[in-house]
Amino acid sequence: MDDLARAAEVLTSAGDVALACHLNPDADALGSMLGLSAVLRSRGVSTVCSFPNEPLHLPPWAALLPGSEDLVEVVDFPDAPSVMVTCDCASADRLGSLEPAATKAQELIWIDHHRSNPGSGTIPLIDPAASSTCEVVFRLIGVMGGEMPDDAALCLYAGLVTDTGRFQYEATTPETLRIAATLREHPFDHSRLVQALYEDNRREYLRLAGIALARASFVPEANMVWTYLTQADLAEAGVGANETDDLIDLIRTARDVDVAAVLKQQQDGRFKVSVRSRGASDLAAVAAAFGGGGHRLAAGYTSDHGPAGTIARLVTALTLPSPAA
Ligand SMILES: [Mn+2]
Repeated sequence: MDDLARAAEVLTSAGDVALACHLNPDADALGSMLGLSAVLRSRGVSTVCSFPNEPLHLPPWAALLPGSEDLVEVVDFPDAPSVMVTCDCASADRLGSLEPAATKAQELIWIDHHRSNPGSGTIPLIDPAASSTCEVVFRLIGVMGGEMPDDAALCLYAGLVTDTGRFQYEATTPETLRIAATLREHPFDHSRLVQALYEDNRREYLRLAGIALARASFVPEANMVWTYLTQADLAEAGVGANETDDLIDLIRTARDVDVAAVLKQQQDGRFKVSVRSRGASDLAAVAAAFGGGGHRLAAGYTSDHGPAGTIARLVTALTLPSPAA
């Protein structure tokens, strides 16, 4: 029996399932977790869903995902679940304070699509070719059989839309589009959802994005554009770090540049580095070399160096001669 069939069997025979997704969840993490939870609940399985931000903090769009109102704090998550599912976690540390529960779970179904994922859980469902964790969850639900509740369809669609950059990125296959079409057969307000996901910026954020854009620097030898924001920038603008997640999508629009990088200072002073490539660089490898992870064209890591030192190291990594073909 393959892992998909084993996971389906475990989930269909479970009475209780505990689901978790990664710290600072995006729409793929929350959507895959809440989508699977909605399916399980529709079959009489009791579920509990959480993520390791303490206290839970949800971006405004998350309110549109059914089930988000039932998310529980980490303290209310079972210590040693009989069946636990993790969603969109590239590694165990992405579970933060929920990692001990995963360690103690009897069955641990690990659903993810990050190439850097070492393969975790008693049942790993990890497909680096999948556009999103939601796409893997959709397949799992298909193997489980039965009806897809409308609530689940909305949640999965949210993850599909965002992790494909609105069906733009390389991993968007004909199969991804067929899944999206199947989900859209369900009666949910997709334009309201997508506006909440993409057209909901506060003016404070737009002003801060202006500062970041004005600071953008080009590094021709690395075919790169980059910018940064410090804690002082965020504080002065009155903007939370999580609110700046889409900044990279603005920077990466620079013409004739392969790599875009955005450096954001964390509260501990270190810089979180988000990198994107148009196709010429393998950023999963670059990020892994700096202790991070991600996909070939979209990855991230944390740097102990300031902006200049971080960029110098990144330029070196990007311009290293690749191994002889
Ligand atoms: Mn994802």
